[in-house]
Amino acid sequence: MVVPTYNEAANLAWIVARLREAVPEVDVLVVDDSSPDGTGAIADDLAAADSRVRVLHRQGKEGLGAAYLAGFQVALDAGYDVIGEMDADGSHQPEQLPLLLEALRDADLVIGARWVPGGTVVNWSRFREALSRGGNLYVRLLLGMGVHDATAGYRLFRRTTLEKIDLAEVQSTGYVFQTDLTYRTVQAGLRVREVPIEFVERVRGDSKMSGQVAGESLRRITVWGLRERRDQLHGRLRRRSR
Ligand SMILES: Nc1nc2c(ncn2[C@@H]2O[C@H](COP(=O)(O)OP(=O)(O)OP(=O)(O)O)[C@@H](O)[C@H]2O)c(=O)[nH]1
Ligand SMILES: [Mg+2]
Repeated sequence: MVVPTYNEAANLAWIVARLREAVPEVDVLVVDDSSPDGTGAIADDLAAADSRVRVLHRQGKEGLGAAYLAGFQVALDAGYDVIGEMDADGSHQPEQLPLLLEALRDADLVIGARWVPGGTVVNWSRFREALSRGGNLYVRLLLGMGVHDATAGYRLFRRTTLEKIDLAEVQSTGYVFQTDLTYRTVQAGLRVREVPIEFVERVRGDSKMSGQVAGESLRRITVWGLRERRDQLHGRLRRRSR
């Protein structure tokens, strides 16, 4: 499991302990962007105490997507067959990881989803829920994917999936990275499965969601959507002229 961190000093030890307890055979890679609050040093202590925990220190805050790309590369180089994503703030419960692992038996990407039957969120405001549901509806309509929680960040990829979707091409740096990888996986003809999870809003620490991150999402998804419509139209015109 790749766990990106930026200022998660209050959460990291707690979440890694829960993960190691819930699924002991899982190895953990913390990807820290030189958090000013000392999260990197906490990660080093965890790694020193447990050989299944490793840390990737990065120079500065470059965004969630950039952290994941760096983490995936380390995991691919190390030869892992299954590579996962999980937030460090407790929103993704390690105790639910077995559900995702089970679903990966007949999938290439498994998403722990909020907006499918059985999925729930704990402690979210109506506004936050509307934003996430609305964002996912926009993604579904524009990109024409059957995925209900394409923006979610609790996931498992098969190694082969990451190898097929050309990570070198990915430019998304913020949270839109999640949608980007979902879209690439669908376009590659691979199987995506969503399993309902209980998503718990963070109790400690601050959110890193920002206007800039949201803006990148809206921009990129709109561009992909317009491209999708254009290709559809071209396909139709070609068929008609035959
Ligand atoms: N390495 C790294 N990690 C990041 C960066 N931005 C966010 N993260 C981590 O990504 C995960 C998700 O970020 P959050 O701040 O929880 O975002 P969120 O879930 O949308 O916001 P909340 O609802 O407040 O939790 C957390 O583990 C963060 O520490 C970044 O630029 N670099
Ligand atoms: Mg969070």
